[in-house]
Amino acid sequence: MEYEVHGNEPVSPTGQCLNSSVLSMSILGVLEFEIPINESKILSFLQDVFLNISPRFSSIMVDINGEKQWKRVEVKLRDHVHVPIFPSGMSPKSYDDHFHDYISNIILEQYPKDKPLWEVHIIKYPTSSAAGNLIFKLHHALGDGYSFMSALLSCLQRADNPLPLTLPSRQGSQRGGDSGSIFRWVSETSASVFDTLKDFSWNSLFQDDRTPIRSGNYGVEFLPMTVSSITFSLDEIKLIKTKLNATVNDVISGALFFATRLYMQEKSQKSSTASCTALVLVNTRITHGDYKPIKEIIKPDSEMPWGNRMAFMPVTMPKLTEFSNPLDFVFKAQKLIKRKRSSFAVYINSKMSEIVKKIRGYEGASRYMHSRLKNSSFMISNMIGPTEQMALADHPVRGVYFMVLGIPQDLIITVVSYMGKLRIAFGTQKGLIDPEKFKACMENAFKMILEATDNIPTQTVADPGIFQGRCNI
Ligand SMILES: *[C@@H]1O[C@H](CO)[C@@H](O)[C@H](O)[C@H]1NC(C)=O
Ligand SMILES: *[C@@H]1O[C@H](CO)[C@@H](O)[C@H](O)[C@H]1NC(C)=O
Ligand SMILES: *[C@@H]1O[C@H](CO)[C@@H](O)[C@H](O)[C@H]1NC(C)=O
Ligand SMILES: CC(=O)N[C@H]1CO[C@H](CO)[C@@H](O)[C@@H]1O
Repeated sequence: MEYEVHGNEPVSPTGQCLNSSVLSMSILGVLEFEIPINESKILSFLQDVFLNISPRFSSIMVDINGEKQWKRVEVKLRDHVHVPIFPSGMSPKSYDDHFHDYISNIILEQYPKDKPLWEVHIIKYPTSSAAGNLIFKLHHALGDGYSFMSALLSCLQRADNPLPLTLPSRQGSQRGGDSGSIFRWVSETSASVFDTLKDFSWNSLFQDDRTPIRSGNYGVEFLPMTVSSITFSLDEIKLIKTKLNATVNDVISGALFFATRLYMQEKSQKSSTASCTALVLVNTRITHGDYKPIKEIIKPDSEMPWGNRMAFMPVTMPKLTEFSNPLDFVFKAQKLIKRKRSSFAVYINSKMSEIVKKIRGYEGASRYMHSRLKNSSFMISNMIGPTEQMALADHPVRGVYFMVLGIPQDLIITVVSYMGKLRIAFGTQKGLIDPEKFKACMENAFKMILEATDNIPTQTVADPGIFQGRCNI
């Protein structure tokens, strides 16, 4: 039975672009529990807490005279919660395989047309990293990562005591508050027209080469994807950052660029000079990276509103041949990001979408966004998470990661910090990218950067063969 509450709410422009006939993006979030799952506790949490976070979780998108609106409907939990049955009595390693196959399957599944756009999957079997896993699949039109993370922080408790979680913020951290700037790519001040124009010209004229990480085919978002992840210690990253006088973000980006180039070179020597662009998803809210309590976010006049406030920032990935020292990747990332920071490219790109939308409607804006994503090689999306251990309905959370779905790219990278660790997840096209090899390249890239940091300040010019054959698993 459908019913109206206070009349319908219009779907935001970005929300409309994120769900059209050309683009339908979702976010997949995984919470790894320390203890076995008590299903009834999770169900009570979903009913009493989750559904109350935002009216969007109990609304469907309807088309009224060509404008999309959110219409309230009654939610039956059992339509949204899935509890798969795997064979019993298997080893955690076998359950890992079941779990990964299950994720690959739900990624490709469509939402039922007449139900709110979210699903929860309760995986009760112990995998090698958790006693149980909880998977959220949320349509991107409902909100962005910032909205969902704020919701998570506001409605979960600390695992060690009943206090609410501390909201991570730039101000909260020591040393001038750099940790928040992991995700602070853009500043609102000082624009450089030159940079902006430069970004634009290549952005609209060129597309990346076909490489071992980019097939360039149409419809890759409908092909099976594998989700895998690795964990790094935030302390080690901070060690590098301090020695290099860079930000955590510079170190992560540098390592990711380096790893991606190593992987490409291992797969095909000639791809080492290929042009490669990463699109970095950025939060366009006024205060980047800081979280506000959910009560403030859902207020109608909120400065940090619920919904989709994001844009893609293009970053050209450096080539292996440009450098002889792994640290140069970090320095280059730092330079690129600094340049971007002083330009309004991101701001203008989001405006650009608005303009396109006016000319060709939401479908046109969606097509533009789809084309931009498809022309580049991969996407990086990062989130800052809590430093304290959180618990959901008395289930302490050991680890957390997420993935962005529905992107027309063969490689999607996400980064989230939690409890002094950094979790990097890779969404890789099955059959095109070897996730184990990619992870090995990431580990090696990071190790080489860490080792090179030890040699500071005596930097030596390394042998040009240094980057060869470093991703053996
Ligand atoms: C699950 O939690 C409920 C309380 O919500 C409790 O009554 C029940 O005993 C728990 N089940 C197990 C197996 O621990
Ligand atoms: C993507 O690349 C194609 C081919 O080079 C180009 O025609 C198109 O305009 C590009 N799209 C965007 C949004 O840059
Ligand atoms: C570190 O970087 C900051 C900002 O780029 C700069 O102002 C400062 O002088 C640098 N410190 C050193 C020791 O290089
Ligand atoms: C989940 C989803 O894709 N929902 C809708 C998005 O928009 C298209 C076209 O406008 C609809 O057909 C879908 O039902």
